[in-house]
Amino acid sequence: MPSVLTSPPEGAAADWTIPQDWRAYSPDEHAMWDHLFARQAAMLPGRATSAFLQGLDVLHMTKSGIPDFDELSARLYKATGWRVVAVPGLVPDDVFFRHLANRTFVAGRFIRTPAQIDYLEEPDIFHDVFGHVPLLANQVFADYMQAYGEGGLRSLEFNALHHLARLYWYTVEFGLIEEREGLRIYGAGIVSSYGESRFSLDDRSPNRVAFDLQRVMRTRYRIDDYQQTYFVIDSFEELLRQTLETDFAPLYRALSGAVDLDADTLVETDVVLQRGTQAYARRRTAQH
Ligand code: HBI
Ligand code: FE
Repeated sequence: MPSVLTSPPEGAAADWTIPQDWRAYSPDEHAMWDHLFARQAAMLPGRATSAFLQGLDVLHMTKSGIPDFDELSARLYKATGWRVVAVPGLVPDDVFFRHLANRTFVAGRFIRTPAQIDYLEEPDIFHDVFGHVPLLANQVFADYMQAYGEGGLRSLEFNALHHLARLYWYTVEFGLIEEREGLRIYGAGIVSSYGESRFSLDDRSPNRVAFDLQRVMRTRYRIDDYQQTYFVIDSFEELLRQTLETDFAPLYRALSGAVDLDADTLVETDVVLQRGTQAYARRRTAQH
């Protein structure tokens, strides 16, 4: 398991940020970025939300090599007032939330090795920057991320982080969106994954269920494999509106009395867009 330190490591600032040191990337590291980028870029038109593809464009992320955070931040700041900064790895929850609340996205500076190409435990620069940053160029999504950071800080006072973390997981990391042209991906964990960007949309195994805030916060998730249920939003506007207008305190009280749902469970009140076969998950369990 990746370990989380409790105070900033040597060389990091009090807010846990470190210099990206862009000049230190090797040609092999830039080539790894280009390889991952090309593989995803070829697949995402018609799969990723148009807002994601527009973000790649607006931020000039289509140019080759690992992005320089200063240059990326200058473009992003102009679009939505967000910046990207480097951190040594996972940071404590309160540090993470404070950065989001201040419209700063923290990103790992390291890139995966060839052996880790399709699976790694700690988010690397490809997941963090390719996966998360394009949507931060979208005004509404950018506001949602800030609202999430502010909500995250409040959740700590209610001891409800594990509930709110599920909202992040099932939206920011693994969310799907219903657009006029069809179902699309917006979650960073999906858009940065070669396998899951097909699986989440095409496979008959997972459930696809209309997003419901309280329902999502009751639902456990898998960190070690493809999701068993994806939640589908109608629009970023609606997601932002619900997050801003909901009083989370009574919700947390209700949740602390309710039982959690397993990642594959469907309940009567669900608006089920697709009932999954769970064949993939069963096959994987059999292999363990
Ligand atoms: N740290 N670097 C980093 N990246 C994250 O995504 C992250 C983190 N620390 C905590 C954290 N995420 C969680 O609080 C969220 O997943 C809710
Ligand atoms: Fe992520």
